[in-house]
Amino acid sequence: MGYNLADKIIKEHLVSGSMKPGEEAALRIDQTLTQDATGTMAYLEFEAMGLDRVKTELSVAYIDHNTLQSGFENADDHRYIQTVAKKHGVWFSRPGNGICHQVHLERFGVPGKTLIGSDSHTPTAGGLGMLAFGAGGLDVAVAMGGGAYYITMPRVIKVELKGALRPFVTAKDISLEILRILSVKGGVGKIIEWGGEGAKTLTVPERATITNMGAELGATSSIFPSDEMTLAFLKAQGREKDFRKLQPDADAEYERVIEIDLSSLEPLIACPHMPDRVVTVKSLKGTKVDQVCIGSCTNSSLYDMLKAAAMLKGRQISPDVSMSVSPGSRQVLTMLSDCGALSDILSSGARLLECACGPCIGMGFSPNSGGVSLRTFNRNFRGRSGTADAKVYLVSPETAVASALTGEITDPRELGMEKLDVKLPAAFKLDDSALLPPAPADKAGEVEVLRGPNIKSIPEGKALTDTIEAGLTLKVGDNITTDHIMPAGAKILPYRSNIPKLSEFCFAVCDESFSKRALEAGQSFIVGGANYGQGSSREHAALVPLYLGVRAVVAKSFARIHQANLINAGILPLSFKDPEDYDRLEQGEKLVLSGILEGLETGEMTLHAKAGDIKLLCSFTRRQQEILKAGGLLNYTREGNK
Ligand code: MIC
Ligand code: SF4
Repeated sequence: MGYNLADKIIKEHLVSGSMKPGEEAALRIDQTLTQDATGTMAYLEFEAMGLDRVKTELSVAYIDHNTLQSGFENADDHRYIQTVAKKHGVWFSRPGNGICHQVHLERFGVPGKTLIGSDSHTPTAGGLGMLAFGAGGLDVAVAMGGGAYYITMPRVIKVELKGALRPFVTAKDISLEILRILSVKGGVGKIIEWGGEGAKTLTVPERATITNMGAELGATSSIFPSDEMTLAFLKAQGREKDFRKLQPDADAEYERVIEIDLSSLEPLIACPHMPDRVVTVKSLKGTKVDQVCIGSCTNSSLYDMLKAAAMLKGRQISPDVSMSVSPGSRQVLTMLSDCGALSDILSSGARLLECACGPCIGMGFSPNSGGVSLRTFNRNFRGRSGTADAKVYLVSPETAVASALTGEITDPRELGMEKLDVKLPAAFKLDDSALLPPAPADKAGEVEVLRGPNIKSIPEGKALTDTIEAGLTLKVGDNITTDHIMPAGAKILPYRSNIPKLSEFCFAVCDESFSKRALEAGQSFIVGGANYGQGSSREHAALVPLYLGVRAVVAKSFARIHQANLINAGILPLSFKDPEDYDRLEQGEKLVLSGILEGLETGEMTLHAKAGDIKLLCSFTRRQQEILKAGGLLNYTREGNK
């Protein structure tokens, strides 16, 4: 039996462990990336582990999330990241240079290499045939230090694309179609491998839109083959030498094959407040729109922007719509400006925002009260836009523009426009002046790391005891995202390097009094439903509960990155043996978890509750057991382990 694409790259990078699905594999990591909202923690952890120079082939620190500097906090954090990166051998991408995933695709991604990043959309690089994973900051810190990245070997699903997209139907609609088929839980424990004749028709930026939104499926990663399209993109970026052809073997086997006929797709839209609530755009025809945003790491390539500009040229957006455009990188913005397309965008009445995450993470441009916002982004979780009662829909740039022009949700095919004639350039404009190289190793000692007062220490994990007695301070339902656990937005993000302050906002979306209650309780349990911790990779969703004294989370099931972050923080992620036991637990009751140390090995523990004994399951690898016993990965690494 031949190898699929993902397994080929895994095989080349396997340090130890097994490639059997469900078992643990340790992978050598070639490249890492961080962004600023998770980066401060990752570098604090790197320093706390006593590591010196990075040992990867390439590590990059991007500033793209916290670019709204309404106080000293973000600016201080940028300075910290810039200096710590310079000292330890990490490239620095200056604020304004662009969104990490877009810039990484343009300037650094290499087919066949491995990449981990402290951001859940790191698999965007799979559009270039790279095997990329989103991870917590601690895992990235370990990889920067030369340590392996541990994954539970996923099963691989093949998506076989047939035919070609029709005009005004886009890569975003393919992303939404797979979300409709698989749901936000459907990718958990899987790698999604894209292929087929239809895949050959998609350019790298289109492929990247698709691999980007694999994160919304909960997938471990997503990947496309590396072929002529990949070569054309790398050539246009002046990086032909990075090309390597990569295809799955003809007789490769997959857990499941899903066929999508591109020629039968139509424009799709995800409704509030989950990316998998997908319907056709035409079924919502006529819904009034208040705001439209084009950008984010999903749809901010030059290709996307040129299409939007072509549709806006010579037209005016509706006076009732407020529209923003944020190009994904400085390369995209300068090229838009040079060819005149930027004027077409601005003359239409749209506003230009900087090349950063911006509204996607609630960093400005929040919608009006109860507003309907159409966004080309990847997440529409409740409250994420910064307006609690806004209704956020996810769409393609084409649907976004069509709706901005008419003021209501509009299928772009109904505008009667001619097919867009937009092609990628044969050569992109190359200017890497906003990418600052690290200091050479022999000069690293001279670099002073600058820390502002916003940078506080990391909470310490506690070594595991055999019994934990604590109250159930919070019970929540299914599909709790890390945006619920640790919200983002312009008011909260500046405290990403200040855990005590950040903790005041923990779970505020669900229960404003949780933070105070947990802190007063000293130690506590949380109970959740299915797919607990989906969404962002932010390890703050584990570090803050750790600070607040949470010792274990009991849920029906967990999302991959968050589960790893809980273990790294020394918090036990446990699941119900019988999911119906979820109903027998009541917020506020006292619980006793016993037989913990033995249970780590046997995979079973008992929770003594008011309603009786409840069996809990866990399946930790030997390494995870040791990490939990030590009270987290930081302690474990300090004890000399890797
Ligand atoms: C997101 O899209 O939610 C973020 C902000 O990029 C996060 C990282 C973070 O919370 O800092 C992610 O996707 O991992
Ligand atoms: Fe930034 Fe949004 Fe992409 Fe997250 S999803 S990296 S916030 S653009």
